[in-house]
Amino acid sequence: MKRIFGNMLLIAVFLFGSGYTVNGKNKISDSHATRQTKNLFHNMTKLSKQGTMIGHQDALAYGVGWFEDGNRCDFRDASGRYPAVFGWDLGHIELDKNANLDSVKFDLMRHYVKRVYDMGGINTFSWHVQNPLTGESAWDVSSKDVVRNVLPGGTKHKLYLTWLDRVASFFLSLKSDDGELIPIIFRPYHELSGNWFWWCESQCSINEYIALWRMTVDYLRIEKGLHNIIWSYSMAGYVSSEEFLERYPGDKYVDMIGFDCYQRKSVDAQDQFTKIITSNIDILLQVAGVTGKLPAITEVGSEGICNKEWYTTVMLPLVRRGAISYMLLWRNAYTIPGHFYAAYPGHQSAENLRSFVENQVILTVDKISNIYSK
Ligand code: BMA
Repeated sequence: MKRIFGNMLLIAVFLFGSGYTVNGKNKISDSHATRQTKNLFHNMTKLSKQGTMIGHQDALAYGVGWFEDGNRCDFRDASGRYPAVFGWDLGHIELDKNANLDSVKFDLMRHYVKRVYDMGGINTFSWHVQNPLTGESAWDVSSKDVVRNVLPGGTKHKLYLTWLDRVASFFLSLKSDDGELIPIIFRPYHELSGNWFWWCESQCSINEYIALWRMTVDYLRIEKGLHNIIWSYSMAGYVSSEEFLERYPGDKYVDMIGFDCYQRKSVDAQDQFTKIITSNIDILLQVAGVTGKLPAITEVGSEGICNKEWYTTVMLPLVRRGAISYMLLWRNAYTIPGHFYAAYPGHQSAENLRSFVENQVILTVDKISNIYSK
């Protein structure tokens, strides 16, 4: 009996204490996930074998030269099709503000999320959450004590739970016409392998990061009863699968894995970018093979799109190196000249975006159907 118990303990330590655990492959981590959330995850997994969905951040909220303008959408207006994935950011919801850090009103965001759901698309959320210790932005890396203080026992733990309460209320307010919770992808504490956010690896220990992640999942899942979330863990740069998995919070806490990668604006930027993103993709696919988690390129783009054939010549060959669920182009800012990643009508790359989405393996919302059904 003692020996059996001892062995069980060993197995438990191996499975739960080692960072990542072995779960049913491609099964959603939340066994209480809503029916539609389970369906969504299952369908996304299946779809990834047929093609890669294309996404755009804030696609319905604003674009180059406009803000809150009816049904406008740069991506659709340039390419003729809506993206399949729509990204939103929760930054400043923790402060109880009416609008996020990029001025998207949360009431409108709720409305956009429902519009996306009604057209059969997918919503994904990032969270540029303020630094809870200093009260500065997510980019404030002046202290390495932030994560420690957010964890149980820390000086900012209570405050942080009120921030999570606000995230929970928002997610619980995303409902369909039938009153069902709209399934979403949540991708907090992203680009953790960088050194520019308070949760990055330069700012906290491995255990602190994993504890922050698990605390967030457990709080929303168990305390707040949120079961409409697909959890997405996404890195910045990395050079090996060991590095990718170093801070991985465990199979019971993650459903999707990914990375953010951008092409910079220099002469040899395209070659550099292709080299780096190719390696990122190949390692990501290896990790997906081991963990059974669904891979995605969670943020990507070439700022200002200087190469007018960028979508078909650079991105197209890359996304089909394996079964990648989606790639999300970053936002088309309306107040920062040149800060845009999707073509808009009249831009030199608009025609190319159109050819890109005509490709069979690039999935736009009109090419996916019944994503929330069995
Ligand atoms: C960054 C930039 C910022 C923006 C932030 C959050 O990559 O686009 O302008 O505030 O994302 O959306």
